[in-house]
Amino acid sequence: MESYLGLILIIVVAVLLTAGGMFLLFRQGRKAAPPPVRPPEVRPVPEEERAAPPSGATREDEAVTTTVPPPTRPVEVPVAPEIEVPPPSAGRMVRLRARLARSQTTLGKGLLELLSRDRLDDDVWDEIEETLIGADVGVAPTQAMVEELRTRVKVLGSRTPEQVRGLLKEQLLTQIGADTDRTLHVAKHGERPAVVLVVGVNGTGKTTTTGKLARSLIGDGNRVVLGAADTFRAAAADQLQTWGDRVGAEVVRGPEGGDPASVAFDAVARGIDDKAGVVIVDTAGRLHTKTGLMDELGKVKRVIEKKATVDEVLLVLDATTGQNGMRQAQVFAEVVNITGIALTKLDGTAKGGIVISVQRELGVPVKLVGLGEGPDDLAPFDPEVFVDALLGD
Ligand SMILES: Nc1nc2c(ncn2[C@@H]2O[C@H](COP(=O)(O)OP(=O)(O)OP(=O)(O)O)[C@@H](O)[C@H]2O)c(=O)[nH]1
Ligand SMILES: [Mg+2]
Repeated sequence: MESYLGLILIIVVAVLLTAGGMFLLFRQGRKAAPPPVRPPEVRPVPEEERAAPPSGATREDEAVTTTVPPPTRPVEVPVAPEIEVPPPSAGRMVRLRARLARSQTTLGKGLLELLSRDRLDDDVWDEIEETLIGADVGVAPTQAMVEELRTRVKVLGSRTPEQVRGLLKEQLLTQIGADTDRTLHVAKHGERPAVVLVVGVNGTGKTTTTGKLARSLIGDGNRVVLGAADTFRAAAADQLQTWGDRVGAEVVRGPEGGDPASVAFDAVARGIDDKAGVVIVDTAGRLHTKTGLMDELGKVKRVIEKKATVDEVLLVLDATTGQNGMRQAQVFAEVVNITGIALTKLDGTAKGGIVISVQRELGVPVKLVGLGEGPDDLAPFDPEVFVDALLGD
């Protein structure tokens, strides 16, 4: 009997223990239950990623893998800008003729129409004179042209359109100087590079012209070093650096606010060390009223001359500023001995006559013309192509 009771007690205890254990287990199981399943968060995909998904990953992949850290963006490795080989400068103006024709034909067409009239009375001659002056030809050259045209027309009597065109072309070429030497002096002196100093009023296009010229010289097979002697603004040296990187020319620069003459000196020294063909020194655009700054330009030139010969001093002139720009340019001519003019923005004016007046006022030939903002929009000036563009075909 006692053993019965003992057995029952053991069974009761065992049942209780099992039930308690199961109860505890059940409670723990509830605690450990996973949180209700939420839909995965979908990260908004930026526009640029939508356009170009990372290779191998689809958009579905992205949605599923959101709990993992977002994919790291590819590290941007700086890539050196590709250096393009420009076309040679020869014949460049012919290729850019359309630019000229677009802006200049009103002058040419107007003159051709006036000169073709049957009766050329004083009123018509006055109109011809006004047209020429209005196109920035300048008073003295205009008078010379009109006088010559009057005599020729009298001799001719009745005129065919071809004859009128021929007459006008001849007169324009005479005024521009068809036979003027417009060679850009960029030949090396033995081992030494040629040096080109680029000067002019601010905003005329000095830095752009420096870059374009470097590109064209490199295209012709030269090694070019650029001197960023515009130290007044850090952005100026950066602008030149961008050109240098683009065309494959080394750029020598100094600290912002540093001595422009010392940068010019260093650039020439580098050119000599590197056996470069040409060193082009870009300078700051400065107002002629700041005498101190103008003196500084003289100093830049003198300092370069301690190391090399300055072969060209190019005055950059904005064709759209007309007579006003010319007056400012004259002051540069007094400080440095200008050897040539780079006439920029000729694509943006109908007053092509400035070619004539600027040469006359400054006594130096236009050697280069800027016909746009692109890297190949600089051409050696060709009077014949210019006049043909003026008069149309
Ligand atoms: N349409 C046209 N724009 C030109 C030409 N040459 C230069 N430019 C533009 O003129 C502006 C001024 O050019 P820059 O080369 O910075 O002039 P800059 O003389 O160096 O100016 P500063 O350094 O401020 O004195 C730029 O926007 C050029 O792209 C040209 O032949 N045609
Ligand atoms: Mg500049």
